[in-house]
Amino acid sequence: MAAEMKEFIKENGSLVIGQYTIEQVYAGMKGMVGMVTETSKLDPEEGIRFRGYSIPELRVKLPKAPGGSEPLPEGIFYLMLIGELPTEEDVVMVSNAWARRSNVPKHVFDMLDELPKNTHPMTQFSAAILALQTESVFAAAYRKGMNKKDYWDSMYEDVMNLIARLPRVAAYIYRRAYKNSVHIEPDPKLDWGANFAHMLGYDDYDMKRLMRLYLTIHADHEGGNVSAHATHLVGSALSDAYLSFASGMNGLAGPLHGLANQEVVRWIMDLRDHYKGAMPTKAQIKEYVIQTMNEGKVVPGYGHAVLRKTDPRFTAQMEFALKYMPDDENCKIVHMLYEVVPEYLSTIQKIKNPWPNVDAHSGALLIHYGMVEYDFYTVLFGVSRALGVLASLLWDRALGNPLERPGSVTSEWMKGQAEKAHA
Ligand code: CMX
Repeated sequence: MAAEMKEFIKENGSLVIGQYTIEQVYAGMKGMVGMVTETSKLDPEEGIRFRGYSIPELRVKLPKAPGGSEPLPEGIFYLMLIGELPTEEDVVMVSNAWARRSNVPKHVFDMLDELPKNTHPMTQFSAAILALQTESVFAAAYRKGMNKKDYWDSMYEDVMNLIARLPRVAAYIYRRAYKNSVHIEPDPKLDWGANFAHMLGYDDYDMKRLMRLYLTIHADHEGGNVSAHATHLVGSALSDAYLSFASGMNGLAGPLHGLANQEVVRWIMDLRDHYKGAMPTKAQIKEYVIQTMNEGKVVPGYGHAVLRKTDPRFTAQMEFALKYMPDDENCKIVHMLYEVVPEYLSTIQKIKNPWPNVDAHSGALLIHYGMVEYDFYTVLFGVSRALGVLASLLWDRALGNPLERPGSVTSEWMKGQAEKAHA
């Protein structure tokens, strides 16, 4: 594929594919095509497609655990990396490989134990990923001296090892912060998602089923979102998978990105407190949304930089809730919000997308199965996001992608451009 791409660029490299405006440069480069990401593509109206497959299609087509109803996350990783739907045997192979590679060195746990217990779980997660960097096969091979053609090989080792280790690290952070440091050993017979639920302390079937869905739908959202872009950008300096992925996680930890999943639950709890714990009416919800906006805050879980319709990841979770927990109060509030918030936000002209995103629903599902510690939720998102951004990083190395280095200008320069255009 590297040779094919080189040939394609040689033949078509000078074709112009777009133009952009001064406003786009100031507004976070939204809508500007600036990179190639093979694993998934986001359509503003339809939502995400992983190698061409939508979420509803993948919930049917990807292999499931025996007797299970939700896809195994191993399958979406295989699809994103290889570009083809996996067979049952393929996902078992990935599952076994991750189980074999999942050992976490002791110094990572020792380092975590030294941090204050109230350190935010995402800060602990990022620090643990950096502590794991001692294990980088790529960094060791580069130091010894490695031919460019071999980058892909050692990056493959790092990507597989890192994904294999993340559930253990994340579960350690959770049990240390919220379960008196009573840790649970992995069960190598379980698939990756079920083993994660097991190490977190949730052995019932329902939570394992949710975890498989959760880890599948959060895996990737094309290349321009903050976590994917940060991982790709840092990786372009030939930083190894550990260094690159930690950067992505620092971006995911921002409230406008992955941290929104904890903010949604915090906001719903505040809303419930505001109305003294009673189920709020639609009119009360609207009043609370207006109050949030008047305080100069965002309504978490709503809006998106690219999407212009309801996020299909929200819809998948809503379907899950209606099937498995139709009477859950928090889910009912999430569904009432869906009836109220878009109608109100669409009256505010500057808001480009009034519809819910993935984070609007995930917390309510987790609370239903007993995971109430919402500060931890973004770590779950991060474990899943590893699948997409690390599959992409592997492709970056396989294709020999270069250092990323966009130009930047001063406002003085911009003003000069405008003067020239108006002259
Ligand atoms: N509540 C209130 N105001 C909102 C809003 C919301 N949910 N969504 C957008 N706006 C505001 C923006 O803050 C911006 O206001 P200013 O011009 O005063 O700065 C204006 O509307 C225009 O924003 P936009 O072009 O519609 O949206 P952006 O592409 O700039 O931002 C996003 C997208 C997601 C950051 C924004 O919609 C938001 O802050 N949403 C709430 C946080 C959230 O749910 N984030 C999670 C996204 C999914 C994920 O990455 O996990």
